[in-house]
Amino acid sequence: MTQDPEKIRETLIGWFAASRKRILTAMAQPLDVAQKSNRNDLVTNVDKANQQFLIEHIKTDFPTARIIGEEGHGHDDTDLNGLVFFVDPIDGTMNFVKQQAHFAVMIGVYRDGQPIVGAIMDVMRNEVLSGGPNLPVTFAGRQLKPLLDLPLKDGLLGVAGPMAIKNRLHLGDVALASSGARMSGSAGMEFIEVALGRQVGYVSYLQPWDVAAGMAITQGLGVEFSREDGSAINLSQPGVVVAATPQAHQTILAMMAGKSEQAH
Ligand code: 2AM
Ligand code: CA
Ligand code: CA
Ligand code: CA
Repeated sequence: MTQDPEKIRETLIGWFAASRKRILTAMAQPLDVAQKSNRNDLVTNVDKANQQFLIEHIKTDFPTARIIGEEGHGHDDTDLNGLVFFVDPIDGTMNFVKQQAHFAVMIGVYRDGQPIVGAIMDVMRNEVLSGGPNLPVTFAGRQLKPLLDLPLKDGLLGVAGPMAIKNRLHLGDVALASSGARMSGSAGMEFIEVALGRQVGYVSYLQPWDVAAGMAITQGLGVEFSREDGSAINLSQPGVVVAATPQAHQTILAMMAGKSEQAH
């Protein structure tokens, strides 16, 4: 069981390649789609099968690790001691069902609550973003540079659709204060956009497996992460995630606290 972050990254990328082939094969057949908590919260046979596939690999290669996976695995784990794998087998299930594109596979690896490595695969484009605090960040094999510290007004902002439309925590106003709001329907795809400097940030209410990989990867590029009140993100619970360049992050927090700067 390797502890070397670079080796863990290579291992994740190897699993992703195999996982991608299985997903593409499964997509040639009709999907079995079921509702979870409501009509917008779906799970398919592919989400379940891919989680099982990744869990088997984790158990074989990292037998002492704990696994927190979206489709009902390790949800009662509240402490983050030791090696923990956060697994989102299909991120953007609604896109997967409706578009057969714009969805990701994500794994974030943490030790004692601290990031080691993360990997996000854009399945249909066959591109993987990966990295960690002590690793170069790469996208499709190319090393990424640290991000420019753009202010909110000079960049596109990824936002959770319902939160922004309902102006929860002033997120609609925050979106209007950016160069433009974007809503991709996949947290993983949003973190790829932020890592590539195509978006100044991303704000959403997220589960631990939605944010673990993106946070492990992009902090080293200069992306700041916090809850809406500026507190640190603890991966033992869901909550609002503000991920943005330092200048944009500061403006977003001020606006979410109601101290703003109205747009336009
Ligand atoms: P999922 O597809 O893995 O569930 C959609 O806006 C983004 O938010 C996706 O990354 C989606 O991940 C995530 N998400 C988390 N909780 C959600 C919920 N209750 N309903 C819809 N999307 C949710
Ligand atoms: Ca889901
Ligand atoms: Ca997700
Ligand atoms: Ca998912």
